Amino acid sequence: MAAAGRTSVELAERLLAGDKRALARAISLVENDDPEGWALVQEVYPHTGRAAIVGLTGPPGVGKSTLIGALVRAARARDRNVAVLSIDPSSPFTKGALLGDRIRLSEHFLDAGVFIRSMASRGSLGGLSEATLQAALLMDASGKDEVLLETVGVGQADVDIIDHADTVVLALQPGSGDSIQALKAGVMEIPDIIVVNKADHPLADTMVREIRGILSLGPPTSWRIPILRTEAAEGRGIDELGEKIAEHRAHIEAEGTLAERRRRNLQSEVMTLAAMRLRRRLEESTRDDPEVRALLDEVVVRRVDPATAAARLLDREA
Ligand SMILES: Nc1nc2c(ncn2[C@@H]2O[C@H](COP(=O)(O)OP(=O)(O)OP(=O)(O)O)[C@@H](O)[C@H]2O)c(=O)[nH]1
Ligand SMILES: [Mg+2]
Repeated sequence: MAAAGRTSVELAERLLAGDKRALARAISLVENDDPEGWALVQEVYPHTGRAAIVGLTGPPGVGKSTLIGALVRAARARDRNVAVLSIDPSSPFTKGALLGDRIRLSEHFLDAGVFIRSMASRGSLGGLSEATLQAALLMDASGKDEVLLETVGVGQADVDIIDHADTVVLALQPGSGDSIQALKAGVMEIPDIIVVNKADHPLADTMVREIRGILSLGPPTSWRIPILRTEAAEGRGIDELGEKIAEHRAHIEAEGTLAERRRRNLQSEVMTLAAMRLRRRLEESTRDDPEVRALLDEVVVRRVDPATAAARLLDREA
């Protein structure tokens, strides 16, 4: 126990000093649900909150990774330290899709100022989001100026790490009516910045018009959501995107909404973690319980309705 504690303190020190390997090790610990990982997050948490968290979301294949690769390069040109967390099983960064043809993955991997990690989806309910939140905190603690999150967002209802971004960029591509429909239906939460990538496509202008139309239906806000055109693979429009991200951040800092947003997000994180743990505890405590099995049998034969059964289960636990 004491030895484990010492390891964790030493790891925490190295992590806070910005050691890349310490960060990688720390993330593996939380990914593997190792108690040392939790202890580490506990230790370094007071040092978090400094990084600008930027979330990039959008349907599969729109060019999120390519956009992030270009943003990373732009950030490095300004001497900013960045971390990238990709939460997407379909395009692991290791496959090299991230940086397109023009930027070599190895260039960033060898760069001490860049940390790239992808996390694959896990089966267990909430297991992944729990781990990704911890990973983002660890990246923040390691002194990164920016943490970039990539997630496939098509409006799933599950807990999303994207909720923890200070600035959310939604990437879309021309000719995708589904995304427009999803945006219209409000399934996709309104982002802070919209990017129409692959803007060399003939339908790019139409797309921009449609998006503008949808946004005009929303309530007036102090931040006007910009719609940008990019060609990520060619590096076009990336400077403008970087500027808009910085502008948005300045805006929410000046308005006080950054603090508000973070407060709301952290509160929901605490509630989500608590709810997930309660569920796990409930499942564990009832798994091999004959009484519970009998109760469920009653539901199956339609003698007891599900709501009544749930209430009995909770009464029993209390
Ligand atoms: N024509 C064109 N292709 C692009 C552009 N940006 C990215 N691509 C290509 O689109 C493909 C998908 O790009 P990714 O960056 O992997 O897209 P993604 O959104 O990260 O994809 P997933 O992570 O799988 O959801 C790659 O082949 C890119 O080279 C662009 O501006 N124009
Ligand atoms: Mg990707």
